Amino acid sequence: MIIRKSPRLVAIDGDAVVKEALRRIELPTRRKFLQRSLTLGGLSLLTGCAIVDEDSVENALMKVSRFNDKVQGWLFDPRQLAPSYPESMITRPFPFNAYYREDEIRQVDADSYRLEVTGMVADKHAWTLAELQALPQTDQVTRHICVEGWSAIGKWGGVRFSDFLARVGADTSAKYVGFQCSDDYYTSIDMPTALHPQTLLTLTYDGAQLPPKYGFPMKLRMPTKLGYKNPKHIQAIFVTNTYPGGYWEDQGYNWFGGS
Ligand SMILES: Nc1nc2c(c(=O)[nH]1)N[C@H]1C(S)=C(S)[C@@H](COP(=O)(O)O)O[C@H]1N2
Ligand SMILES: [Mo]
Repeated sequence: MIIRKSPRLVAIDGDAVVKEALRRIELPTRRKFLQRSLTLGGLSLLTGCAIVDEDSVENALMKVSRFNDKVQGWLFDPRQLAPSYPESMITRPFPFNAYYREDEIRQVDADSYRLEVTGMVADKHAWTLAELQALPQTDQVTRHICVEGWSAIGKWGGVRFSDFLARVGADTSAKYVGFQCSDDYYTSIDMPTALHPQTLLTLTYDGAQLPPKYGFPMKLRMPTKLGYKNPKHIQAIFVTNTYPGGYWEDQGYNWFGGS
């Protein structure tokens, strides 16, 4: 279940609150289930809290969404691979998307760039681009799915993230890996997804250095997760047991964000 909150939402009242709550629930099959249970009373029962105003609707939906994170975590199969595609199926041009427009893309300087790695890791040294490029690389052609209603097939290359985590001596019993980006974007993922064989710390797109619009110098690419979970322009990576949230997640997008 994906619960979305429009960032442009303005104040709403009365019955509109329930309507709005329903509108924020995307997947049709889940919607059916929720239409049966999602009355104010139903939500109260589901979450064990009194629902009296639009803030508590929001809180209740968040609780349902966090519960859904747990279920997605239980259902996630670390060996199940997302589909990959022949290069002939790559979408050209591949779409750009960010919380800002294409003319505001962040320019990151390659020479002064350092990837910070902190939290529950043994080796906290900051990585240059050359050091990252010197690690064993792999590539894959997979489908990127954005909740805004588009999907596209692309080819990304880079370092298997599980190799990188092993290399920095990450404590893989930690719950989360968080990402801070060079724009104001941030997100975080569950450890099983971080260790999934198709989760790549990518440095290239379609065989060439990752261009700024696709997240230079680096995008974490996970074909098992929706677009907003795939951070571009990664500046810092941290391993933690403290829930880090995310840019869209903190505004109501489902945190697990499986695709
Ligand atoms: N740093 C950063 N990463 C980001 C975003 C962003 O705004 N900033 N947007 C996310 C969303 S919603 C999508 S769909 C994809 C878009 O990636 P693309 O431009 O390569 O298609 O990047 C994700 N990662
Ligand atoms: Mo997206």
